[in-house]
Amino acid sequence: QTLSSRIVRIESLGDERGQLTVLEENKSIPFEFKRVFYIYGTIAGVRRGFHAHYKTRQALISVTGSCKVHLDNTKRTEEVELDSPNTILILEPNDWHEMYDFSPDCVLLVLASHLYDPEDYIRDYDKFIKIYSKS
Ligand code: T46
Repeated sequence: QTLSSRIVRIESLGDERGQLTVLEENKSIPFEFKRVFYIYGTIAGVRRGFHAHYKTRQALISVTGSCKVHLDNTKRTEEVELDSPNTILILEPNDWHEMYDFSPDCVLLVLASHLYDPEDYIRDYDKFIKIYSKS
């Protein structure tokens, strides 16, 4: 079974002045986003995330630098690298995720479908397996 999260590559609108990349809801981003946050200044060797969600869909873009994401849908795992402002990880709620190998200059931009709600996080791996292993 393949993961529901996936990498999409979008076009850069470059010209002689430089580059521009656009993200639009229900177009390059397949959902409406209510929240934007960014992760930066990550200390070398740090791994973060360690959760899945119930409903929040997210799009992760490393606008500068790079990082990797470990994905787990209870049946298989996958490692993806975000190393370009034109590479987007569409992260579905049912995939457990851990972000790692951040370059010192990494700015990881995240668009989220819902406002922040700590109740939407599944932080216990065994609970994650129980909830999602049947789907
Ligand atoms: C995810 C990955 C990709 C808020 O108060 N509001 C927010 O919108 C967010 C995202 C976080 N916070 C607080 C909660 C914690 O006290 O900021 C602190 C750090 O958040 P957290 O430990 O959840 O960060 P990560 O890197 O583990 O996970 C984040 C997102 O929370 C999560 O949804 O999927 O990035």
